[in-house]
Amino acid sequence: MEDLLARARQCLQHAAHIAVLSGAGISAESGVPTFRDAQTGLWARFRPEELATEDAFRRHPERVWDWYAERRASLAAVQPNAGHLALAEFERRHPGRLTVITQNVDGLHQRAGSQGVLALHGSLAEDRWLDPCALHRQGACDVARAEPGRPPRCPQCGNPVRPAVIWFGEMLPEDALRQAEQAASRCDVMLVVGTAGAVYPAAGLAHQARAVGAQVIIVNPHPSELDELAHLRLAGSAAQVLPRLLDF
Ligand code: BV8
Repeated sequence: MEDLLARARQCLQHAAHIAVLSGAGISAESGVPTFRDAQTGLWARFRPEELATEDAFRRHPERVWDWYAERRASLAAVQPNAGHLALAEFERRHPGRLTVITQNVDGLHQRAGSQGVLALHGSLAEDRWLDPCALHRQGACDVARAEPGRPPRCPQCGNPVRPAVIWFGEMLPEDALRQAEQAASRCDVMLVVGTAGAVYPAAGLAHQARAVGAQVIIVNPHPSELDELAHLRLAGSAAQVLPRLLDF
């Protein structure tokens, strides 16, 4: 690992632009279950894709709402870990050199101090209306004033509140995806941290970086679907590896 770390650090030292693509694994050492693990306990019965969809929410609003409420509650107790902090501190030492693109909805990169985080899949901390509100222009009726419930609903038209995350089958936020594609196509190194690389179009950013000649470095204790793209694979955890990789 030492030799790989040294080679990876050398790659980064020569990189003018670094793009980071992070997934649930970077938050694992903060105590946030990774997306698949999130199925332990109460949720062992459902595949994530059966919960994180609009259809699942319409069919089983309480079950899906409760799943997100439980994930939100667990977030209240967690902190960014050494991996998130190493990225934020690197940005402070090297302004404008590193762009964080994350699939995570936990807000931990932002809380660690990373600026300009491209959150491809939205935020677990925010809500929005499920449908254009019948009695109000979208956005004119504040979800904070919704009637409490599982899910909360508009007191006037019954429109349910939903978490402001991107569900499977939903388009990603245009601006964030465009900026992420720009970062992937101009980077000299893409650092892929803590993702199984199974969800698109996010995982496609690693292919894009490779296609433009960037060095691809993976940090993950286990194999991932992006491994064949990697020039270097550091088989370790984010909180262990990133502080040693970015300490320049
Ligand atoms: C889209 C927010 C256009 C919600 C998430 C059929 C119909 C429709 C779409 C599709 C289809 N077939 C394929 C698709 C595309 C689909 C997709 O990719 N599906 C997959 C399942 C095949 N994508 C979409 O639907 C996207 N939208 O394509 O729109 C469209 C529209 C209509 C029709 C066609 C196309 C939207 C995808 C966004 C879904 N929302 N999150 C929520 O959080 O509830 S995805 C969610 O799952 C996460 O955000 C993340 O992206 C993903 C989980 O992946 P990972 O982050 O990698 O986490 P995972 O647990 O899997 O792995 C953890 C990794 O960490 C592991 O490798 C592990 O080894 C590692 N690890 C563990 N510990 C550590 C560690 N690493 C480092 N350190 C450690 N300590």
